Order: sequence, then C-alpha cells, then structure tokens
Amino acid sequence: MTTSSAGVTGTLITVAPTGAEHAKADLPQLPTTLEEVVSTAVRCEAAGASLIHLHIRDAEHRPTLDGGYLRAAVDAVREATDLVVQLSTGGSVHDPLEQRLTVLDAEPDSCSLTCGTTNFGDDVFLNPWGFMSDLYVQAQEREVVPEFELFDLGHVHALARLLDTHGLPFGGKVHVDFVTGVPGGMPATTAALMAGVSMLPAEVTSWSATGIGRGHLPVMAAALSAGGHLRVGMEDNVVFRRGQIVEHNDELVARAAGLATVMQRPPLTCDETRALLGVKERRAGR
Ligand code: KMH
Ligand code: ZN
Repeated sequence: MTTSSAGVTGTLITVAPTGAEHAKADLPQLPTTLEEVVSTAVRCEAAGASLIHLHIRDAEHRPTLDGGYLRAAVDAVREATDLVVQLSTGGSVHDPLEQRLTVLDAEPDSCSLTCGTTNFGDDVFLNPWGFMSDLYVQAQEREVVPEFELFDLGHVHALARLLDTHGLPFGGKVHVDFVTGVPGGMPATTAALMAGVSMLPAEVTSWSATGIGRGHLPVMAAALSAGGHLRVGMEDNVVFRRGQIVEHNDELVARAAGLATVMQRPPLTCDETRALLGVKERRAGR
C-alpha cells in the first residue's frame, strides 16, 4: 500500500454521526431518532460525505441492534440520500456476538468488521477469530461490502489472515479504516498510522483513518498527506476546537472537505465512492 498521496485524486469522507458511547442526555444534539439520523445524512451528504457509518438508537436513545430499527434506518437514509449506507456490526461493547451477526439482515451496502479484540477504555470490545470469520463469510454470501476496522497493529495481521482464509470480499475491493486513539488501541499519532499503513496486505485497495478525540485533526492531516481517506463524526469526536462542542456533524464533514480540497483531493461523490468500494446497487430504480 502506498504511503504517498500521489495518484489518489479524491477523498472518501465517511461520517460516523452517532456511535454507541455518547448519551443523548449529555449531548442533546447527538442524532439518535430516525428523523435526526436522516436529516443528518442529508446535511452531511451536502457537506461532502459519501458514506455514513451508522449505529442505531431505540426510542429511549439507547444503542440497539433490533432488526426493525436497523431496517428502518437503512431504508430511510437510502431513500433520502445517495450515501453508501454502512451499519456497524461492532454495536456497543455490551452487545452479544450472535446479535451482532444479525445486522446483515437489514441489507446495508456495507458493514463494519473489526479485525480483533481490543481493550476499549475500561471495557473490552470483543472480536474473536470465529466471529470475524463468520461475519466475513456471511457478508460475502449476502453481497455486503465489509469495511475492516483496525484499532491496533495486530488487527492488520488478522486482516491478512481473513483474506488468506476466505478470499476477497464481495465486489473485489478491500477498504480498511484505522480507528486510532481508543484507550487500549493504537495511539492517534502519525507514526502509529504510518506503521499500520506500511503493514497493509497487498489486497488492500483503499484506506481511511480517524482519530478519536484530540487525535482527530492530526490523524486527518496525516491520512490526507499519505494518500488515505477520512472518517469524521460525533462517534469519534465531539470537540470542534478547543472550548467549542460540535453542534452538528456537518461541521466536521465540511471541515474535512475543506482540508481535502486544499490538499487537491476534493470529496468523492457518492457514485465515485460506490465504485471505489465495489458496493452492490440497492437503490430503488437504479
Ligand atoms: N462501539 C464500539 C464498541 C464498529 O462500529 O464496528 C465499536 C465500534 C466499531 O464502534
Ligand atoms: Zn462504530
């Protein structure tokens, strides 16, 4: 994999608007209802996002993997935007593995697939080999494109094992996302990111990165300079700048789009991102 931006002409901007960790009571502007998620998707698409990474909340704003909620969100975002719709299979640290596999029933375009267990603050984010393997094969069978989430360097090695064992994902492309700065995972530093990029297996066709919390901007700059794509959003970072809390996810998307444009790598359109990732066409009438 290249660690240069030469030849990479555009930037895939993913927005991860909600996550499973923040409480609505602490952060009322966090999009949790279906209406808030859809309007967030519309605004973030307009600001330059082409992929949305979704965690869904229930009527009490708690993380849920309930199939009805997931299906409703996928359908509504697909109806209102052209964004690639990615559902989280990571859920919250409390979700059972068997239920995390059922996320694919909602027929997203893409699903996250974390390549190993990691400490997650005081908790453990569980991703044993058997689960990763089952999720990967089921995603292949259902023609859902996985995005491989790499929280640590060991996850890069596990990704290579998945590819060696099961072959390429549906669509033939391999897109990974470095999630840096989780307490327990790789730090949100340029050095750690570059170590991960240098280890990527040859099958990888594109990579993105996000820095949790205060690593957000440094990792964004490092990824852009090294040919990577970007993930932003309130799942990862709720501070826009020192002393200023994010009021809407589109602020983070617009800032990323602006920086990418300055770097001569403007945001990819949704169709360009669909081609980059090899996602199946699931939009009605397309
Ligand atoms: N909420 C974290 C425990 C993913 O979406 O796949 C897991 C996570 C990763 O956010
Ligand atoms: Zn997530």
